[in-house]
Amino acid sequence: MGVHDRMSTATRSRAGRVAAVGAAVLVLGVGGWSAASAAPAVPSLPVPIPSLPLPVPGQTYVTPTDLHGFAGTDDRIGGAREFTDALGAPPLGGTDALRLTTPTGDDKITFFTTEQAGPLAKFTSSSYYAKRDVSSTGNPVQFPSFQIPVDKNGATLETGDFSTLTFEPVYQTGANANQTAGTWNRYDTGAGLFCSTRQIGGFEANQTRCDNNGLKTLAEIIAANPGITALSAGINQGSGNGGLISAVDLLQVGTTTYNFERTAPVTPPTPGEPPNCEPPEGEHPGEWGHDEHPKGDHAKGDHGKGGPAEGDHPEGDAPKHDGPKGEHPHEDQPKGECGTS
Ligand SMILES: [Ca+2]
Ligand SMILES: [Ca+2]
Repeated sequence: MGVHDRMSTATRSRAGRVAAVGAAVLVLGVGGWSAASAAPAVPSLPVPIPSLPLPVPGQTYVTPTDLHGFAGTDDRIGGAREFTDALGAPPLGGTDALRLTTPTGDDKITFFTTEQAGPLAKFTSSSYYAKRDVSSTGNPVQFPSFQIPVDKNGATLETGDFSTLTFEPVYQTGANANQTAGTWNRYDTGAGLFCSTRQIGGFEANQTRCDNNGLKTLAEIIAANPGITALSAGINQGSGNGGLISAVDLLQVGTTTYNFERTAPVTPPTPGEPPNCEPPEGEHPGEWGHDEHPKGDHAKGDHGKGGPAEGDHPEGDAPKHDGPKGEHPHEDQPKGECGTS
């Protein structure tokens, strides 16, 4: 091989490398680097932040520490209630729901809120989702029910005024009658049929159960009971629902939708803007104010000498802390959540 030949070989080799790089660039331009391509030295990119659930606009999150008036008002024996992801959640329902279990027919579990007390008319827009666990052993038609305790004529609750209006899927028509186990079923209670546990306007004396044709729309009940007022609203399972495991979520009344979650998602701060952790000048919200600090939160001597005695701060008087301005050693103020409420 002569000199010319060697140079030609080297030139061809360089040409081949250039072609290979060109092909690799082409691959990158079309669909990213192939495994066979040499990884280029690229500037480090921001590490993707793990996706966290974001708050759904308009939803009210009900958690074990923020119950929005919900409570078990008539729980009996072995009935149990738990915020859990065991049965998932309906569309836009986050990751969790409220699971209800009634192992025996005597068990009962409830979850009612007083936040929606008021004219029954608001319930003409209401709904909830329910899911029956496929491991349930009870009667297949049984589902958790939506209930509205009422005062039939409003104002003072007098003897004979009280009743409970109940929506049960098994007594409905159309989509409201869906009792498929293992799936989330949405029940449009506002358009559904309710029975009354007591004789109120429009219900005959023998129509105080759901299984004897005592079923009426909310509009019919409102028309027959001027002034009828909801005292609370919520979910009931049992008694008579032995072997039923279910979950409920997205209980909606009027403009409020309650999303049952173990923890409420948090809106991240806007990029480039530090979280607003400092209250406005001269204003200390009650939850940060001195009077709300649990006893023992401040060691004696933390406050300036000659300052007012404990609990004597006049309204609006900022408590004096030793730490830098804006740092309130309050254990309940979660980091990174300032300015999101
Ligand atoms: Ca949920
Ligand atoms: Ca009354």
